[in-house]
Amino acid sequence: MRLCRHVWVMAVVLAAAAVSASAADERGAYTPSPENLAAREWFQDAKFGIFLHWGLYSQLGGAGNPGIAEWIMNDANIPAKHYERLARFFNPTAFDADAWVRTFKAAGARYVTITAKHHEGFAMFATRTTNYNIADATPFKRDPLAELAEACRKHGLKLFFYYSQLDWHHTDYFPLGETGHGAERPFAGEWDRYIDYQDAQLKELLTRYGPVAGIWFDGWWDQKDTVMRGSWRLAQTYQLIHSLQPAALVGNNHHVTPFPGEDFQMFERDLPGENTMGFNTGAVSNLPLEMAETMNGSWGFNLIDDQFKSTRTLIRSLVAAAGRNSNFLLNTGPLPNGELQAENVATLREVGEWLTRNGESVYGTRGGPVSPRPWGVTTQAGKRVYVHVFDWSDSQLFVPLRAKVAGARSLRNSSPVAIRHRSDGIELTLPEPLPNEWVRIVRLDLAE
Ligand code: FHN
Repeated sequence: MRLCRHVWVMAVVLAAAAVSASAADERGAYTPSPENLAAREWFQDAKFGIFLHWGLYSQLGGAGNPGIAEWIMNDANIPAKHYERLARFFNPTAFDADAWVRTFKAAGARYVTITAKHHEGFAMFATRTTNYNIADATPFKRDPLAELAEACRKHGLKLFFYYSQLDWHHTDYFPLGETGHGAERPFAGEWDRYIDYQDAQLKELLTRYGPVAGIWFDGWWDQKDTVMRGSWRLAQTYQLIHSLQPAALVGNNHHVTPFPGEDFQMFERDLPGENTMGFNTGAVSNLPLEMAETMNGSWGFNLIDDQFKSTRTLIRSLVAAAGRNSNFLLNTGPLPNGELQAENVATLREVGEWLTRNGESVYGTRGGPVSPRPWGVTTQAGKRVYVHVFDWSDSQLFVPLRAKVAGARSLRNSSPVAIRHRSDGIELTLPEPLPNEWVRIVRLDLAE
């Protein structure tokens, strides 16, 4: 025990030296390329994506614990050598990338973000950097990311790869951060060798799967309050990504204000600027924004978590995000056999139906001229402003919009909406809400 502690202290001291040498990493200058700036515009226009958490953990389905799925290795303290056994029988033969993408497209999604590697450390793609990957270590032997990339190309959706910087399996992820201590890995490892491994995997992802819309990093926070905090070589890794694919957008779910080299900022289960989760403490930046949300309480598949959010709730979150100039990334955790959860497919169908009717108030818009209000939000595309009303029981609604409005119509059926200009804004006479109308939308055409 004493020896362990001594080794730990030595490791920390050595790591601290590394930190001071590399602390500047996260402050490096960055000028996005023209391709990257164009991709940011595309991203903001796209507004809606599907998030997929799929890995070895999917087979355990949270093992009877609601809210646990992709964290099961950590939460159940499963040693890495035992966890590896999950690969031996991971055989998702019902996986059909084309069917997945058709479902996502019908839902109105414009892009997909899938876990290439989650904290468990297992590569869900055919990497040459380790045998601990789906093509080499499982009876499945296929590369689902290659199949998904192909299907996305075919159906016109863009593909992002989620990549966990935190790794509970790799022995060079050392010193450990705040999690993964039950994995029983050797008490030694070379941090820089781990980062080389990570960068080699990223290089594969950016050279063998066609155009990649972006890399969605996660796990930085594992070393947030440790001496390894500044040792991720972020600037170098981001530069690698941008040199391989200049348009690829880099985002990092570190929950702090973005670092140079990042192209968008994400918020986990919170609207930008809110912090109900307790960890969304970073200031909202000027970068494109994205809110990620679960359909129940879990990211990966959970066997007993039936707390599915209603389509109404999810649509309102999507609209509330759009009104805050943010994309909405809606998660589903596929089953271990490769199918999508039926409950989620049903919800996605309804989301798609809503977006088919109301998409013009979301796609291609930016946060509107009136900041979010207790009654709802506004979005804007050119000379059109969309007033999204969630909860308002009076017929008159005052909107503090100081602009000349040429006309107002209900998006539901294009019927005119009465409008009165006041010195401090406009007053709308709202159409009566319809049963099951989740958002009442009024389209305002601004005068030239
Ligand atoms: O720990 C992960 C979690 O499993 C999941 O991937 C979410 C998605 O935003 N992010 C992390 C927590 O910040």
